Amino acid sequence: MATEEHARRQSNEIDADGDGFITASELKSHLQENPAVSDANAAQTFAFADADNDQEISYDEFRDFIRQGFPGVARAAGLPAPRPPARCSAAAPPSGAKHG
Ligand SMILES: [Ca+2]
Ligand SMILES: [Ca+2]
Repeated sequence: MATEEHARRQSNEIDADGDGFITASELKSHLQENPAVSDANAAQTFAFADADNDQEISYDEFRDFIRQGFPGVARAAGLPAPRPPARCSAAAPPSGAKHG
């Protein structure tokens, strides 16, 4: 899935030491490549993504974070929003539409 791959790539990019987890400082240094991002923005984004509050963002947490379409704080922070693949002609919403 495109989102899956996007999440993995982003996660690898932010995870500077490659241990599979994104720490607050890794996220912060990534976010603060954008000078508009304050410490508070970065901390908020981290807190939002770190669902279980263990002070690390696992790949699963990060993927869920991306799936939620990036809350405004992340967008303001300059994180690239997930995009549907260009080939996909039908612009389907990321969630909700389910064929049963
Ligand atoms: Ca790491
Ligand atoms: Ca966590």
